[in-house]
Amino acid sequence: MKLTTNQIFDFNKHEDDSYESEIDYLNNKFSKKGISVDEIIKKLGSFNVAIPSWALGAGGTRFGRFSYGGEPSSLEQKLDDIGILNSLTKTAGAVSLHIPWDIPSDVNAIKEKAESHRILFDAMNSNTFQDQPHLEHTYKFGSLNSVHKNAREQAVEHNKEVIRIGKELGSKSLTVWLADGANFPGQLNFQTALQNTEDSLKKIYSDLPEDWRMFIEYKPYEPNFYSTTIQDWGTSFMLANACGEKAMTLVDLGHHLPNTNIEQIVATLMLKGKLGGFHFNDSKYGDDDLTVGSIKPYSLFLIFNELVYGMENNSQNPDLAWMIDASHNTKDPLEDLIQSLEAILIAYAQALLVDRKALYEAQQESDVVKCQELLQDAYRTDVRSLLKAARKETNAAINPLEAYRSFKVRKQLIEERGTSSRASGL
Ligand code: PSV
Ligand code: MN
Ligand code: MN
Repeated sequence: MKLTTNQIFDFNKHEDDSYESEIDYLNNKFSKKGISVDEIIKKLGSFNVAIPSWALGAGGTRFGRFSYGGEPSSLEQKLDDIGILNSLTKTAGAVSLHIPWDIPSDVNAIKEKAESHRILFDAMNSNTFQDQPHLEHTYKFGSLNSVHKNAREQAVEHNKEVIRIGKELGSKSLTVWLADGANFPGQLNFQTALQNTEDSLKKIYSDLPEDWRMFIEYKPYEPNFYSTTIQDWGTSFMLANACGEKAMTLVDLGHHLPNTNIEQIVATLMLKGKLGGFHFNDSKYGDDDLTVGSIKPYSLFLIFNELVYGMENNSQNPDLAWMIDASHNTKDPLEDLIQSLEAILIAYAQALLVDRKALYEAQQESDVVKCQELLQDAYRTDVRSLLKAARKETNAAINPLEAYRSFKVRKQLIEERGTSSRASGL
């Protein structure tokens, strides 16, 4: 199924437009501080976040999985789902594929399908954390870090293959996330594992086209519970530096130990021009992959505050590859993604409302109270009217979740695809 511009237009006609008076209020308040609400609306309208191909079906845990019905069972159908999201929000104009789950059987047909939905191919993800039936060597004890040369070479080759597929599709980046590590002390020689990882990454990097980037994702634990070879941003940063200019660190919000100051990591990496990609989600405990902004919205705002500062001041840092990396066991995945997109835009808009001039001055005077007040004044502003205005301007649905429900999208998908369809993935 596909939503048309006319359908969205008709839906918007019946929407309450009282949000316009809220915008007048914000205009009044913020123009005095030299902050243009119109500029913010434009920025929101052009913000795009990639949707990972594995977030469109119901996620599961090792204890069970509950389908929502109508799940996509092919890459084409995944693109159709992102097309729906993009028509509703105009913020989801890219997909991030995972190989081998998403190997296209017909590259041209896939490209046409993506084009018909105006979807671009964002970062390609490799997978050396699962064994595949046709593979000769197991990844049970590691891939790029493995003590077995054959496993390392196989993993390097796989990443090169992912680059080849990505080139055909028009992607411009590769994300490497490794599960490599150890479950018990003594299992791995840390130094050898790190050196093997660096050497393997360099081999992959040597195949990277000139206009590509390689993102190195870190994570402290899981699936290995004693050590992970690329455990933190420092290790990723070091490996990216060892590879070269096109290699960068990727921050996934769920990949930190409790209470880590993620906004400071963002600032540090942007200062050094090494923040390449960003995976959004939220968590209460670990890599929970919950809906963005559902648990710690103030943290998300503080992170966006640094991202906005970096985007405005760090020309040494390239444009970021944004992606949602969440998964859902009990929600309709499309509704969940709409909620995540909303939370991302809210945090972005609030960060754009920070009075940076006043903050700078308060920082020079070490006026701690004022600094906090300035941040919280932006955070406590209800910016949902700005999102609505941005959506109206881009012909998205003013209220995407309501539109999704009123168009009965899930019901139609179930009618088309049945109740037990399922795609390859996590
Ligand atoms: C595993 O933690 C993970 O969520 C990583 O964040 C990757 O980005 C993703 O899976 C897909 O490989
Ligand atoms: Mn991730
Ligand atoms: Mn993760």
